[in-house]
Amino acid sequence: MKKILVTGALGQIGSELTAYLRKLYGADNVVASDIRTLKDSDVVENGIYELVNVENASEIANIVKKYNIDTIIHLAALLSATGEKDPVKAWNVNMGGLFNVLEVAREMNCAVFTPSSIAAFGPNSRKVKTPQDDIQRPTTIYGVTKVSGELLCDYYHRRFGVDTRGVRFPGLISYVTLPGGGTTDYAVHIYYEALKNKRYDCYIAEGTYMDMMYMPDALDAVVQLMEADPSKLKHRNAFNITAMSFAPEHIAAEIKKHIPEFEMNYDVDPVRQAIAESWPDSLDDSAAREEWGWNPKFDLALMTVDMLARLREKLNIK
Ligand code: NAD
Ligand code: AKB
Repeated sequence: MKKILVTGALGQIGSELTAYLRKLYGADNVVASDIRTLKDSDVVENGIYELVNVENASEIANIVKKYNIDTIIHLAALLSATGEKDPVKAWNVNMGGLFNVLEVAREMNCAVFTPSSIAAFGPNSRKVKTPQDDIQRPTTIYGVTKVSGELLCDYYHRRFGVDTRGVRFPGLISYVTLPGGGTTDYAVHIYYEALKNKRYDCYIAEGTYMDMMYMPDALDAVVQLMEADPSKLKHRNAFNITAMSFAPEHIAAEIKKHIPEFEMNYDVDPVRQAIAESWPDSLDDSAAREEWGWNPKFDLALMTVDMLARLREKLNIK
């Protein structure tokens, strides 16, 4: 990666990935973009920033040409819960946007990173340690766009030689930018509420396992995969990766070790609960470990210590 364009750069991942890439590759070599702008945002203020709607191919092409981009990190998308509220928009942004990015990449010789998700699996997939290659029949529009996106990226690689790579991210947990409307968001909100109010009403039911990951590991995954030797990659779109698998009661118990007064109750949302139940309990990420050395650093205990410390500072809570 030499000249990188990030789409959807103001989102949960983009806001941290942009800063990380600027540090690694130089601020002049990373162009952040989103459909909107944001006052006082580090992404907008501390480097190159452009407005790009990924539904418009010529907007992407103009920026790729203007900055001589060789790699597109394509993050613009609607997540699972937001997607269920507006499936047409989810299809148009997630699939229309990806198709435009791939076409520009084909014409202008760019590599492309596109995140898929645990949402690319469904109720027919194996539930525990879901293998890299398994049945994928998701039941959400988000999941449908993720499987279709994986197939489209593989097609562009096979048919046109575009260097497409991706991972199936689990729920990502971070303290910089709030998540954008997913099913796993509870695992971020719980830390904020534990610090602010010492209680949390969880919309996911007890005993519902999902894969999760702390953001620093997710950022490393993007860079490691994009810098990996292509001759070692048997898979491309997209690699299972995970760092931990837990249910709400486990994260609550971990927080209680640091905030003994913390109490969690359940107020289950049937829509997000049904989505969570359709996803794997845990992924088998051995292909990523073997093919490009995936090895996450944070487990639930380490992540909780860091999240609470960082959020105390951010929220100015003693
Ligand atoms: P997010 O919702 O936080 O951010 C998405 C960004 O895309 C937003 O800033 C939004 O303004 C922008 N956007 C929306 N429509 C756009 C358009 N038409 N043109 C340009 N920008 C547009 O999402 P995120 O959590 O940062 O996710 C990024 C990617 O990672 C997505 O593909 C998502 O499916 C995937 N992913 C995320 C997670 C997670 O837990 N965050 C897990 C698995 C996969
Ligand atoms: C969501 O919950 O929609 C995302 C994801 C796992 O893809 N966090």
